[in-house]
Amino acid sequence: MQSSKFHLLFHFHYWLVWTSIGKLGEIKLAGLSVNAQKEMGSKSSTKFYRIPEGKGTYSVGCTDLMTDHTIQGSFFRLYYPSQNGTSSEETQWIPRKEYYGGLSDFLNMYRMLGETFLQYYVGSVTCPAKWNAAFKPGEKYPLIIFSHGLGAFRTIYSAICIEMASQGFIVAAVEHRDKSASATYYYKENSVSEAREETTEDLEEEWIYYRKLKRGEQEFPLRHQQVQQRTEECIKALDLILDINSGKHVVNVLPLNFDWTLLKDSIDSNRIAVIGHSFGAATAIETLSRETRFKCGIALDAWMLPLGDDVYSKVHQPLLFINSEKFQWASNVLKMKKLDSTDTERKMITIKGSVHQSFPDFTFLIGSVVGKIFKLKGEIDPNIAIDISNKASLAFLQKHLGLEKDFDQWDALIDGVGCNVIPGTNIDLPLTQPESVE
Ligand code: VQ7
Repeated sequence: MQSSKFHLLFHFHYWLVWTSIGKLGEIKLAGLSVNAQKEMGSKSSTKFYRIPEGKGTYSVGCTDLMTDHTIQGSFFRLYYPSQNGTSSEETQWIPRKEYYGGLSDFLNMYRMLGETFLQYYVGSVTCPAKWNAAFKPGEKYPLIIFSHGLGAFRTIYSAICIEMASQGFIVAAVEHRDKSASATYYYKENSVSEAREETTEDLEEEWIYYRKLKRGEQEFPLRHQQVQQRTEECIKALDLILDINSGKHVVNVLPLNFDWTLLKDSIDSNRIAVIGHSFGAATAIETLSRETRFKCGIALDAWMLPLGDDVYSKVHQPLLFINSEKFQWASNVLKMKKLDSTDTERKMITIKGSVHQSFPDFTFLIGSVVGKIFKLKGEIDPNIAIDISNKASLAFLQKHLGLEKDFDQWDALIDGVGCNVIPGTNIDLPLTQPESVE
């Protein structure tokens, strides 16, 4: 009964969205088939649509940090190994309604409709990390800075970030303020105040939304400028986390109860990596070129357009490209190949049956049929796809950060050996590289 009512409702919303949503690369329609984490009944089976839990041995906690309040400050979601029993609350996946509005604009949905629709379907989704659980001190953890894709924001790659934290990494998922996120915010001072106290009383939220390309506007100049800002934001997040590691006191603009002092001396400052998806992968590459404290990088289905010609000779750290089967094209892959080096490891693998949206969480929250039609889901089970990506990433991180873990059991994946993975690319590349690739 519950299930048939839900189906009727779903088909109604599905039709509404079908008529209103625009193009997002491979995302052409948000045919959502999830109402929070409600059960989706089918004739033969019952299924839950959930973001998968971490498979490692560490419990995972999650918190947000914004400091300082200005647009020049830093804003990220931190996933970390946590102490058991210090929080029972799961983390809200999309924490503010403004993100739904931003996503609606980004997806070319009529805002009121999109906001309501998204809030209804995913508003109560949580991700499997304990909100504000106490950090687990006593070890030196490697650090990952994670950069999101175009139209995304800090919270929607939680399956990847949680897996890494469950394996003993601290992960800071940065929220970029370059107008490439669907939505983000900072605080403005709303009155002339004297010496500022540690309070948001005099502060007013200022939301930044996705900036669309203007009609006839060239894409490269905007994206290139954005990738520079994104890189600065990744480096700023790193500086802040290393300050916290050194015992510096931080003032979180967000009213959260989290003891940041527990992170003192808990970060292995020689074991730092950068990972990103799509535009975030380009950000990871640019960041490697600018900052040698990052010892290696992982580019998930990289979108190479934002990168300037100068970057290719400036990346000296090991880099792993994990591509989806359906998103890539020759000129984009040729740009990845331009990073090939004899001095340092460059690896590329392709996950069979995967699509561009196999990396963000959204792929776990949508039914197979609608997901496949609109390429939010590939032919491959999304849990298998993310598993391959995570295991290959862990093996690569162990190798290049010099970790003493057992992630080398997945070394074959880095060479593209295993089920559902191929070495290199599935794209036919011209034998000779043209002078310039678009
Ligand atoms: O960095 C990128 N690029 C460059 N990130 C993308 C897509 C992308 N493009 C590739 C080049 S293109 O084909 O010319 C244009 C697209 O996707 C990242 C991303 C965006 C989102 F809006 C996401 C997401 F998970 C990932 O979130 C979505 C959320 C929903 C929700 F409303 F249900 F929450 C939906 Cl319906 C769709 C996406």
